[in-house]
Amino acid sequence: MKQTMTQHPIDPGVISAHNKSVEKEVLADYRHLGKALGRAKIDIEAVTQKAMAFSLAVPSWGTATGGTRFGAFGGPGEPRNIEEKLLDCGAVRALVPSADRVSLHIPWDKTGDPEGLKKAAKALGLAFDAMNSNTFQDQPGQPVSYKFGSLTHTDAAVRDLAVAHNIECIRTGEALGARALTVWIGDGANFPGQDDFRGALQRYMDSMRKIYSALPEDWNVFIEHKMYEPAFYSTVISDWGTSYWCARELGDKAKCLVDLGHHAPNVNIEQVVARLIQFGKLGGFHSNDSKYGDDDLDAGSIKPFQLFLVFNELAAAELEKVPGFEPSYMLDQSHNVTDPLESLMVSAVEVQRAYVQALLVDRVALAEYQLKNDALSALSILKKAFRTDVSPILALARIRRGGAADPVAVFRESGYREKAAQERA
Ligand code: RM4
Ligand code: MN
Ligand code: MN
Repeated sequence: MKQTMTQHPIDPGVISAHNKSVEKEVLADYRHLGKALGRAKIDIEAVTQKAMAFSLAVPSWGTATGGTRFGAFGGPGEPRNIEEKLLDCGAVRALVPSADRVSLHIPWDKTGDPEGLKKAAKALGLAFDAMNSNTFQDQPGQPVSYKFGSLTHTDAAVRDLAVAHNIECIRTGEALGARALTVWIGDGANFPGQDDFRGALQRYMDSMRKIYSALPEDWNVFIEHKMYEPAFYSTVISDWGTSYWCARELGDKAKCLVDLGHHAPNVNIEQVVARLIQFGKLGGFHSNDSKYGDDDLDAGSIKPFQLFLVFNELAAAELEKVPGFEPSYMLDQSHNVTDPLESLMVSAVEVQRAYVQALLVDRVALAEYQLKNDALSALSILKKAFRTDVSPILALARIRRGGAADPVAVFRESGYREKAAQERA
């Protein structure tokens, strides 16, 4: 890959022409919102600055149609390799500048030229967030199988292979300038009796200790729990409690990653998040939304209030400057009926929306109502922030960073998808 100069997957001229055509309305709405917030003693400019500083990572694997176990209905111009996935992330970033990082999945994104990939990312205005390892699938020619587990397998040879793969992910990430490894394993059981619960967790810890000791000084490892799937009876890292215990046992560099779709139905995820903040172990997020299980739908599409409540905890921690609080915001989605890039853009905006809404919460009043046990008024404080339409702030934050007032509209206007379809035929 030879691209060192700035690269524009989306014609900046198309973006600025669009922005110009809607500038008047955006500014009028922004001024109107500014007045309303001003009455509540909120400085809209300060909020806009925070919105502009918000950064989130797009999953490389989200640039293509995901599919279900019944099949995949791919769309035109889907990326065929990591170079094309990166370019797609660059298109998302050009329109939604807060999506300025990419999370890679190895070996799906395996590269023989990390230096070139790093340069290409830089030219697109992208940096790398956490690396994801994959020991939930067998790769061609693999000497032993992950069918019955990886890091927790009963056979040491399989565990060694999985450990070595994770260490390889760290090394690749180092070359790319990443600073974290996310470990999600598919290990678990389909039937009662299949697994020795305690034995499996013990083996997990033995394997993770080896991975942990291979981490560079300034790296973190994120442990991602998931209640079920592909194991349908039990998983080894099933919940945040297990994740927390493992992270605590491993050491300071180990933290917990919360994928919003990885809990039992109706679990109070915002409370889980608050616990992890309190325990100094919140590493990051995989945002997505779901109705039933790990549906991987676009963020904020089913339960926007839940997303807001999660960010309510995060914004509070940020404001209080909780020591060590520096979570990685990432998306983890699977798109089946939408254009993957459009879905990524929409989700990036929705996550940022929840963040900005959470910044509007009147925390002084909230604390007072909590003290007085005035439940109704406490809820009303949250509802007031949640009901505020912060779209003008988000639009202006994008425009100021060179993005689009309406990212999906400009994406469609730009012809990026049609061009990709031709070039990637
Ligand atoms: C899993 C989990 C992981 C992701 C894989 C593709 O369900 O969410 O984060 O790497 O899917
Ligand atoms: Mn995930
Ligand atoms: Mn998942």
